[in-house]
This record gives sequence, structure tokens and C-alpha cells, in this order.
Amino acid sequence: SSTTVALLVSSFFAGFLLLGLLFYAAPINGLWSSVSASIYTIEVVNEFPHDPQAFTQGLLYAGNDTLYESTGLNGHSSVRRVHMPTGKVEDIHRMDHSQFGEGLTLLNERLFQVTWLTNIGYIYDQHNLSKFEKFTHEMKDGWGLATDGKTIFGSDGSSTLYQLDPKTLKVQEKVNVKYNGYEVHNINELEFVNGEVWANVWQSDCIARISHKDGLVTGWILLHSLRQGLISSGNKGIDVLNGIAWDEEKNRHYVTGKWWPKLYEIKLHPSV
Ligand code: DDQ
Ligand code: CA
Repeated sequence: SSTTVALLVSSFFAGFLLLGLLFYAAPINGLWSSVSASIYTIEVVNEFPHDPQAFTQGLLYAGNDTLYESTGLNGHSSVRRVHMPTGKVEDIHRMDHSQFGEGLTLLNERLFQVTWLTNIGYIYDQHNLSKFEKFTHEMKDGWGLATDGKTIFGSDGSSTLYQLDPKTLKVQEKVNVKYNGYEVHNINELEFVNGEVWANVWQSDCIARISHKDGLVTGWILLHSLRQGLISSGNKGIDVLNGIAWDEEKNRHYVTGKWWPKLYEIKLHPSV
């Protein structure tokens, strides 16, 4: 009958309307964007000694159980080669008291380091840390550095993730780091991991996994258990989580913090 036809037609349109509303409203309510980033918890698979005097600002793994580390604070800043299993400092360049060491990355046997509150950086010979030269860069400040072997990623404490040309140190690209439409500020120590950029977010116990192409945060790694564990076992004076290193060959992830007595090898577990 005609009423059945009218009912069918109207319910068809009502269905359309509902679907339309859902598609329209879901992004506004964050229904989709909130599920777009994965959350990871961690498991500690190994722990190693770490110099509790090191105010860690840059960290990287160079193969052969060797880490390079940059430390901050005026009068305590350094670049050092560290034997990972023992935490023993094998070579150290102590920086001038006026300098505050920050991010560090290794490319073609050269260590690039930036410094806090300046546009000045240094390039060291990986095999002889007392051999170095100076450079300047165009970021607003020097916080984190990392590399994929071609380009240098940099952070300056804002939400900007830079890409620098390793030859000229000029900015080639920059993206805004965003999660759920919000800018993520305080992007700090960096690591290039398997096509992504991982970043310590200063004063959080979290690492953001960032797509460097568009700046979108694709995942959050929650590491609060590490700092809390250290504090509850008596290390009251430690500072924030900072320092990510990746062993590409064995796909191992290492993290530490400023004045932390330990370096942790961690495994990620996806949650929710
Ligand atoms: N940054 O690592 C977040 C880039 C800088 C940390 C600065 C910590 C301030 C320490 C206080 C210095 C007092 C001389
Ligand atoms: Ca790093």
C-alpha cells in the first residue's frame, strides 16, 4: 500500500540522515581522532648502570655495546662514549662552563650536538671527542637531534619537528607535532626508530611516536613506572625521563633520564 511505501522511503532517508550525522559528528567529538594513536605500556627486559651525575640530554646507540651521550648543566656538560653493559665512560669531552649540552646524533662518524638557549652546535669526531668544530643552526633553540642516516631531525622545545640538511645545517622541512588536533609542545630528546621519530616530551613520562611526514602522533609510550620505581627505591633526587637510543640491528630500545642511575632496555606492549 502507499503507507508502506511512504514508511520505507522515510526510514531510508532517516537512515541516511543518521549516518550523515554520525560521519559529521564523529571527528568533532574526537571519536575517530582519539583512536588514531596507539597506547603502549612497557616491560623492562634489561637494566644497566648509568652515571647518576649525567644530566642526560642526548643519547644514541652506535653498535658494539657503545652509547654516545650528551650531558647538560653549565659546568657539567659533556659528550661521552659509554660502554653500555657497565655504564663506564670510555672517552669524554668536557665542555666549557658557558655551554649547556643538549641533543646529540651520529652521522658518518661525526657527532652533531646542539646547546641550550643558543643557536650554536658542535660536530665532534666520533673517534676523538676532543676534535670538534662549531656550527650555527636556524632552530629557535637546541633541544633534541636524531637522524635516519640522510637528514637530521631537530627539536627546540616547541611543537616543531625540523629536518636539517647535514651538510649546510639549513632547515629543509618542518612539521607541527599534533595529537588529536592539539599541538604537542616541549618536544625534547629524539630518536629515529624504524621510519618514525620518537620524542621525549619534556616533563612528561611519555614518549610520542611521530610521523615525520605530517607531524601526527601515531602512538604514546607510557613510562611512568620507570621514574616512579627509581624514586620509590630511594633515588629521590632524579630528574625527568630523557634519552632514547635504538639498536637498529637488534631492534632494541634503550631509555634513561637525567641523573638516573640506570639505563633500561624496554619492550613495548600495545594496550587498549
Ligand atoms: N631542556 O632539557 C628541557 C632543554 C632544558 C632543561 C633545563 C633544565 C634547567 C636546569 C636548571 C639550570 C640552572 C642553572
Ligand atoms: Ca636519541
